[in-house]
Order: sequence, then structure tokens, then C-alpha cells
Amino acid sequence: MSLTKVDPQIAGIILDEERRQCNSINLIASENYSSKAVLEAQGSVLTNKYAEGYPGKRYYGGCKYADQVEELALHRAKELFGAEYANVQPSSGSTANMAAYMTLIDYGDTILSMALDQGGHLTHGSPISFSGKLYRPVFYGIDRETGQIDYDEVEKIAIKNMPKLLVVGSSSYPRILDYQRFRQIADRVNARLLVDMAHEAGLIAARVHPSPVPYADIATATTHKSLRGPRGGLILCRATYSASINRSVFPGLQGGPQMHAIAAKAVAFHEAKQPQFIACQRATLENAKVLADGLLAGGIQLVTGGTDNHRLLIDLTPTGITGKIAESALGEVNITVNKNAIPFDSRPPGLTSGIRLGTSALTTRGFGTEEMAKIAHLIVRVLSHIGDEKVYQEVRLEVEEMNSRFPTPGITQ
Ligand code: DSN
Repeated sequence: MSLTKVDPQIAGIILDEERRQCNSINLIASENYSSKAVLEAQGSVLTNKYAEGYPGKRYYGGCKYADQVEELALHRAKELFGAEYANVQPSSGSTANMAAYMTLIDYGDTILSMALDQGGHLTHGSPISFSGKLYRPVFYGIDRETGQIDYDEVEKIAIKNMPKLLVVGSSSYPRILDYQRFRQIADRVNARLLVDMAHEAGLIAARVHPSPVPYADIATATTHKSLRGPRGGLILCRATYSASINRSVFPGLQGGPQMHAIAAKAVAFHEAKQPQFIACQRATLENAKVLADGLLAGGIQLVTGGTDNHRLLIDLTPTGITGKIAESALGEVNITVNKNAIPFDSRPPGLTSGIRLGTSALTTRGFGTEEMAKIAHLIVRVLSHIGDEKVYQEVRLEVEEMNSRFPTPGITQ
């Protein structure tokens, strides 16, 4: 029986969410729209199957098709990223990172990573995450003047603290990370290198962004950000870590793998090989540059003055408004963003002095440079007219017009 009949309440909420996704200009840098094919695989009967273990070595009978699905996902992941080994079972980026730590270091060891308030991630050593509780984190940040990572400074911190693991990856750093330089630093102090490429995975798959895979001992990712797959995690590593990474994921951290999600990941890896996906990732970068230029032209300040990837970080300090107010004002006109701390932010994480923008989701919908220039203009209008309902209404109409021209994959397409 269909969902509408069995549970009209949940069906109704899902419908509302579909409408919200179609009717908003989504600039959340970590979101995207997965295709109908990905959604179909994720919503399949594979959700019924227990398949603890790995292909060919399961703890349950009836795993013939689960094995086929996982083998295909593994093969595609390795091929897509040029990796020696892959594990597609992590349910999230956090568990992927946890498995990487368990493989590479011991509890209590020192890790060196980008500080959360400078653009890092919770699972890179924040005291409120397992990573800060089980390991001894020390941090690098960005240079106050340039807003960019000073690699010589990272090296100095590494030499001073002699970490066992150097962690690379960021949620809001809008510049390319120099993976080769990080490898040199790791080698200098005899540390292992973990790259969390969650944000850039789609750009890397399309080869429009440098890949950390040749340099990292382990690279982790989520499959739902720029990669446009189902919500989940992915691990790529050198063959030497294969047995240990597998043990860390199962039985170390997880039980039965989510076979439906693994099938959907396989579909996403297949889609990521297609010319349309590659063109879209290239367009994502162009769109980010046009958005950045439009904002700068409108007097908006950007951390590092621009972007090399799909993300931009607006520094709202000169406007006097908080990230929270900006997020809510843009939300009023159906432009969805998230408040985000800027480096050296004087405001707490619940308020912040910045907002983060990303162009992956809109580019998937087909928005191009013309629309990006318009969106930059609309953002400037809203941020300079906080609370002005007349301006909000004008902007809402422009947002509606743009939304009406671009179907939303997985929903209207
Ligand atoms: N929540 C993700 C992001 O928005 O970047 C990171 O886990």
C-alpha cells in the first residue's frame, strides 16, 4: 500500500519538503539533489537485508545480491577516484573518519588538524566530539591577514607537537588545499595523513579539483555533498590498510551495512563518470566565481577575498548584522543559507559573523552564471534592507521566477 494511504501525515510532510526544495534557492554548501535513480535505489527492498561482513564473507545467508551490489559499488568507487582500496559501508562522514582514526592511530595519540572555528570539522578534534575526547588534538588555523592556510606555520606546529596523524579537510575554507604540501609536512614528522574530502568529492571525481588520493594514507568523504549521491560515507585508502579499515568499520563501529544506501552510492558513482556530471562540476566552480564577483561588486566582504572551489564565506562584520540575522532574512525570501563562524569570530556559534554559501545544489538544477549574478544582487539587496518587507517581496518574486525555470532533479525531473 502506498505511503499516502498508510501514513498520510508523513506523506504530507514529505510533499511539503519537496515543495520547499523546489521553491528555494539552495545555497547550503553541503547539500545537493540526488537523481531519481539514486532515490529509487535508496528506497529499494535492499533495506530489508542484513549483510554483516563483506562480499563473500557475510554472517547471514541470502547475500548473493547484496554481494553483487557492494562489489559494484567498491569497483566503481575505486575507479572513480583512482584509489587502491575502498570501503562503502560507513553510514556517515563521521563514522568514516572514526574508522580512519581507529586504523591509523591509537587512543590518546596526538592529531593535528584545522581548528573548527577556523574552518575545520567537529570530527577533526573538537572537544565535544569523539575525536577530541579519544585523541589529543592540536590545531592549525589560517593566517589572519590572508585568510589562507600558512603551510610553513602548519609545519612549525607539526614539528613542535609531533602528531601521529595530520588531518586535512574543511567545511568552510574556500580555497584549494595543497595536499602535496600536507604530505610533505606529515612525512617531515613521520605522521600519517588523513584527508577528509567530503565537500570536494564531486569536484575531485570530475577531476576539476586536485585529488588527495595520491597523497593521503586514507581519504574519507560523504556521498551526498558535491558528489550528489545518497546520504552516507565513503573511505578510500592504500591497499595496505584494507584489512584494518574493514575491521574498523565492521565490526569496529557498525553492524549491518545499509545495503540500500550502498546501492544508491553505486548509482551515484556511475552517474559521476558521465559527461553531464563532469560538466556540472565545472559549472559549479564557474558559478561560485560569478557569485563571489557579484557579492564583492555589491560591497560584500568575503573571507580570503574569493573562492577556488564551490564555497564562499561571507564576512558580515562590516554590515553589523550577525550570521543568524542574515540566515533568517534570506530565509524570508526563500534563499537558504547557513550561518557560519568566520575565522577569529568574536560572536558565539549560535550567532556568528558569517554565512557560508555553496553552488553545488543550484548548479545541479541547471542554474548558470546569469542566475548567479542575479542571486548575488538579490543577496546584497536583502542584506542591505534587513526587515524591509517591500524589498523582501520584490526579491521573493525574482526567486520564484528563477525557481520556476529550473526543475529539481529527483522531484520534478
Ligand atoms: N554538516 C556538514 C557541512 O555542512 O559542511 C559537515 O559535516
